[in-house]
Amino acid sequence: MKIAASELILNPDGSIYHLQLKPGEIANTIITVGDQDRVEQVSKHFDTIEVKAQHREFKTHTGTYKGKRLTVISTGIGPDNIDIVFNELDALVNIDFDSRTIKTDRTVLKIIRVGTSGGLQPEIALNSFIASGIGIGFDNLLHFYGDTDKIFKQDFSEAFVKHTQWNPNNSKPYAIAADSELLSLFTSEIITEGITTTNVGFYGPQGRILRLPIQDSQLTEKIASFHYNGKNITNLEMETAAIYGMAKLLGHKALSLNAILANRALGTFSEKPLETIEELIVYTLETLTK
Ligand code: R1P
Repeated sequence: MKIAASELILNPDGSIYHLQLKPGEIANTIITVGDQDRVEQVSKHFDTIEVKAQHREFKTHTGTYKGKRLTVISTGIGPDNIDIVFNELDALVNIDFDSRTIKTDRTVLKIIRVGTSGGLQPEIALNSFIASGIGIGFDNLLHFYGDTDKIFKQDFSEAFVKHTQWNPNNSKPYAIAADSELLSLFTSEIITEGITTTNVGFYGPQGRILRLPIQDSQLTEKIASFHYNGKNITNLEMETAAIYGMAKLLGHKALSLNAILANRALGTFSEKPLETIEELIVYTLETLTK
């Protein structure tokens, strides 16, 4: 069936609406970053850069690292941007733009988030790295899609809702696992496996109080004290669960890597955020090419 011009929006040059990329301009292995300035921090390591594109917060470089074709793209902040980036990346490989039909041969993308995050327990060191084994979304993006029962870890969500006495007026938390192959490829002495919440804002939704009172001042402590199968929730950020959900629904493989820049229990923040992210970038590039 032909996808209408209002649904798959293409620019006059044939590129997709927000990302402004054409088919063939992305690699099958993609690094996502939140900050558009982090795109150069990744691509400065590339041997060559064949594609550079930017529209709004979505900046893309495609090139090679040690001969392997890679794309790095910025998503900006939050799950709503993940909806755009993942649907458009998928369309670039799995929809024929000329006929506006879904291709019969599907391409599976490998997608690695290299992002920043806050640790929850005092023992989670600043400048350490966590690979999210599970992402828990407090946003409602995934609830708008079908077939989510197949990917949600319902037992986890139920236990989490009970433990936190989750306010039923808030979106129901959903839990989704990382791609297991990527998780085992990336976990090592320097990257430990953790569980990550994807909060729907940076201040109130992550329990930060500047001038506004918040709905539940105990929520961050309740998240930190939750255990599931002997594992606790280690860190907070703003994209992981949405990435895992969109990737699984679209048939791609995803893993979220977190550089811990803040410790919420201790009230501390990294004194070398750029160096820490740089270390995670180099580790990611090396792991993808080893
Ligand atoms: C908030 O400052 C942003 O930082 C974290 C959060 O997920 C959110 O996007 O990740 P990035 O550094 O990758 O953007």
